[in-house]
Amino acid sequence: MTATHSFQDEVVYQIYPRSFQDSNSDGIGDLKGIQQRLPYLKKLGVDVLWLNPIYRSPDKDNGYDISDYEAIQPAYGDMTDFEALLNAVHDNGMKLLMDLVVNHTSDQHRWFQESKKSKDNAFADYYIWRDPVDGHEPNNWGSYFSGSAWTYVPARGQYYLHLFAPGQPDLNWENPEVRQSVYSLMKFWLDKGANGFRMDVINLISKPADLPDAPQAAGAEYGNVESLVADGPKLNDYLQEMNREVLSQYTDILTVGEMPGSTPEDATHYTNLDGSELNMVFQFQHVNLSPNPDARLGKWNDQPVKLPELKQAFARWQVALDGKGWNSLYWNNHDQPRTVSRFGNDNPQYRVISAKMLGTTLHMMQGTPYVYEGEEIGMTNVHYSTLDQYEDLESINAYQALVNDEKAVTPEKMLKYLSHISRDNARTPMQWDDSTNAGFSTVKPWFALNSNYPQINTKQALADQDSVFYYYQKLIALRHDSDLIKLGDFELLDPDDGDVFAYKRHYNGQTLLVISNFTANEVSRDYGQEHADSLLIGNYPDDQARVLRPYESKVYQFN
Ligand code: TEU
Ligand code: CA
Repeated sequence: MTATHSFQDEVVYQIYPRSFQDSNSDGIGDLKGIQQRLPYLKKLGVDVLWLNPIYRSPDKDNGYDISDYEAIQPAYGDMTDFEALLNAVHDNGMKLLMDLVVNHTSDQHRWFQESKKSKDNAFADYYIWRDPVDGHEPNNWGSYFSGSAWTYVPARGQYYLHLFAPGQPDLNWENPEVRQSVYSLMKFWLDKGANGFRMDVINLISKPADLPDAPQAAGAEYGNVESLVADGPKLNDYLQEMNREVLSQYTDILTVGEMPGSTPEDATHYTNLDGSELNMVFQFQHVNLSPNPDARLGKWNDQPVKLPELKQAFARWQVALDGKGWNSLYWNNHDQPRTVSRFGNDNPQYRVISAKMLGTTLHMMQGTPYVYEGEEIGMTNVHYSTLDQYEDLESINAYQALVNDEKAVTPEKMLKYLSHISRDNARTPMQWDDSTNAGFSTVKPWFALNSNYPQINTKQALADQDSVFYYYQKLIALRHDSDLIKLGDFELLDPDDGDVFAYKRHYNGQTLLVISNFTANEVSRDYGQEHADSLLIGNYPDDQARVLRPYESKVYQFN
């Protein structure tokens, strides 16, 4: 299989616009700020920029509640700024992905403002409305952001569905007018020259017809909806129609489907190499490991992930999609804690070496790697200690529901879980230098900086040849030049080894051997590395063959 699609050569850099670079001293990142930083991104060597939503939004979920899909959020700039940024991205030989959020809109969108007025207006069926059952919500569905997934509107005498916040009503994809409205807004951005979309929870858009009750954990107030709504009955039809009506009419468009709860088998239907649906899947198995034993608490846990489980999570997707579909490869994004704190070791003694180990482990796999802003300099979790430090509704709502309402966990434990796993860890402003506000802004940023920015910032990284930045630069360059890395198959070695993650890639008679020590202990392993033809990259200055020092990672090639 040769690299028949450009996305098989590319590396994506994810920008969380509000936290990337402020250019007009209002404490909020913006489009002009991104444009100012393009030379930095060019130096890193990334090919595609994915911007989290930049559309007009009341910001109840930091832009994932869109009130106008064809207008720029004023805090980020205007359409002129967008067009200038897009041109500058293209002039730098890069591509720009928009974030398509069409499972739901904002409740401030004009469609919803109309829909909620009555049962017979032009937008009445744009959303999912149901009559009360025995005076209550139509079923037991819980929202991803705590509470019920239903909210009652007296003007209609009905409830509307919102898998996320009440300010994020789910669109009714059964309605062909909804689908046509979505295809129209997609064309609006593609006609402007955007190079594709990351599609937010796109595998949740097809709900089961009769909206049955969801599995409900003992003691939980609501059911967990994901197993019912992920990869729903008409998802394939909708994605194939979207492809026919929009995507196939443009050339070299990159599409990535964010698919919580999806399986490798399903993903090969939605992401395939024949271009009939989406190009790649963004799945969650490796970041949803070690859920809390108390099912009511779900992701809220502070237990370290067991390495064999992490290895199996990656291997399952690598093997299942090889030759059939395409993976996104990521450790971090705006919904996940900082990987060096979660899977590596953010102790100053090990932060850099373990960040390089994690980067090596991920970037040598088959798929498109995603680098999340700050990951390339080893930014860490904040280690929050009090509830008032959080700004993300998911974290704040979860504390209220689990500690105060359901009394499922003590405040102390929940604060530890939040500190370990909250999305806020990833949303602190980018750390550019050691000046006031880290060079992100000349005024107090919208959200508190991580206090370690004087030690961890791009200025320091660019001045240090041994920084994570230059190591990521090498990883990205290696991928660009190697079909073995891009297209090789995947063979996990020693699945049960709890300290070392080792795997092989094979392509055209060549073999790549990737070995990563996930611990702070020195161990010894023999995978035949002494017979390799070359050491492609390693995070220690020398190579001691079978010896693996703390967080040591190295990549050998056998020609
Ligand atoms: O997130 C999808 C999703 O499944 C989230 O519930 C995410 O997994 C969770 O917050 C982490 O456990 C997407 C966006 O990436 C996220 O920022 C939005 O809040 C969400 O959809 C709703 O649009
Ligand atoms: Ca600004």
